[in-house]
Amino acid sequence: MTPLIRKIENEFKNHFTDEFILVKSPGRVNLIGEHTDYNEGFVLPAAINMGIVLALAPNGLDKARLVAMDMDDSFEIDISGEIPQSEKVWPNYLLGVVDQLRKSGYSLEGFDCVFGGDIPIGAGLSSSAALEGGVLFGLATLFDLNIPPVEMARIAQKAENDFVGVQCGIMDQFVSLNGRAGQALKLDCRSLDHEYYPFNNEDIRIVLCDTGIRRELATSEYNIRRKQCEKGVSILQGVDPDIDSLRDVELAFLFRYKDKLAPDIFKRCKYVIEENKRVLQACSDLQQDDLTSFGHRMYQSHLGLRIEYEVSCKELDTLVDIAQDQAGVLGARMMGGGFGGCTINLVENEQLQQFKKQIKSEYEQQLGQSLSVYDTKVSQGTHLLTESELTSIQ
Ligand code: GAF
Repeated sequence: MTPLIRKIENEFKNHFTDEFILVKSPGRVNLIGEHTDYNEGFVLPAAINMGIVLALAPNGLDKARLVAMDMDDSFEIDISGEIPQSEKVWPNYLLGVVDQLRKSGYSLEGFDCVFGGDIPIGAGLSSSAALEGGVLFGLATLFDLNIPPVEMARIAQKAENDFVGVQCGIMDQFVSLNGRAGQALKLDCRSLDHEYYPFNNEDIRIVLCDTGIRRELATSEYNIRRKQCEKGVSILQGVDPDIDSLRDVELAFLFRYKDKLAPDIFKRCKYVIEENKRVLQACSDLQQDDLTSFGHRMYQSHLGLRIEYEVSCKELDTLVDIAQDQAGVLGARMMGGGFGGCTINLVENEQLQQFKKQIKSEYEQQLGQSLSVYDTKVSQGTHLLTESELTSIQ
C-alpha cells in the first residue's frame, strides 16, 4: 500500500490540485455463505488489507474527471444532466455511483478522482465493490451527504446492478464498506441486520490461492443459478404461499416436495438451504473459538458448490483437494461466484511457508499452470486514510 498511496498522491497533484482527500476501500474474502446473498440468506465475509486507494476533490465544474492509474487511462464527462453509460468498462463503476446518488435524492457537484489498487482484478476479491464503495464514501465525505452505512451498501449495489449491469447480491458492497479489522461480518441479506464475530486468532492465517482463471461463463452461469433458485421458490410457493425465498424453506420440506422440482432445481435449492445453516453454525464456531469445526464447514461448503450448485471447476477442486491433504490446513473452499478466481484457506501460522511451497508445486505439477498465493489480513472497511496510516509511510 505505501508506494501505492504515494503514487496516487503524486498523480492527483500532477493532474489536478494539491488538496484532496484520500480514501482506502478494501476487497473482501467470504469465509462461508456462498450464493446465499441473492437468496435472502446469510453470509460471513470480511474486508481485507488488499484494496483500492482513491484521491478525490471537488472541481467546481459540472464534470467528473477520472483517472485510472493502473490502466494508465482517463475519462471526463459532464454530470449536470442524465449520465450515459460509458463504452469503456471501468468508468461505469464510478458513474453508476453518481447516477444512483442522484436517483436516491442526494445532490453533488463536479469532482476529480484518481484511483489505483493492489487487488487482482477478476480474482473474486471484489475489486469492483471496493471501487464503488470507495467513490461513494469519497463523494459522501466531499459533499457532506450523511448517508447511513446500510444505505451506502444499497446504493453501491444498485450502481452495479443498474449501471454496470451485473446482477450481484449485496454481500460484496456491504462488507467492503462496513468491514472491521479482526472481525468477520455476519449479514442477514434479507433484513440487512449485521453482527461482527472475532476473527483475529494470531495462529491462523487466511491464505488465498488464485487460479488465474477468469471466465466469461461466470456471469452467465451466475444469472442461471439465480433463475434456478427463483424457479424453485415459485414452485414451493405453490405448496406454501408464505415462502418468499429459500431462506424460508426447511430441508425436510424440500425433500417432501422433491418430486415437484426438476433434479437440477432440487440440487440448487438443497445447497442454498444447507449453506444458510452452515453460516449460522460457523458463527457459533467462532463464538466458541472452534476453528477446527469452522474449517470442516468450509470443506462441506465447497462440496456443495462443486456437486450440487455446480459452480466450481477443475482448478478450484484441485486446489481444495491439495489443501485438504496438507498439514496445518483447517479448511478450504472456492470463494465468490465460481468457475475460476480464488480458493480461501485457513492455515496454521507455523505451517504457512510449507503450505505455500507445497500447494504451488503440486498445482503446477498436476495442472501445468502457475499459482499466485496471497496471505491476507482481516481489515477495516472503507475509510479516510488516517494520519497514522499516512505518517507511517513518510
Ligand atoms: C459474487 C457476487 F457479487 C456476490 O453478490 C455473491 O453472490 C457471490 O458472487 C457468491 O456468493 O461475488
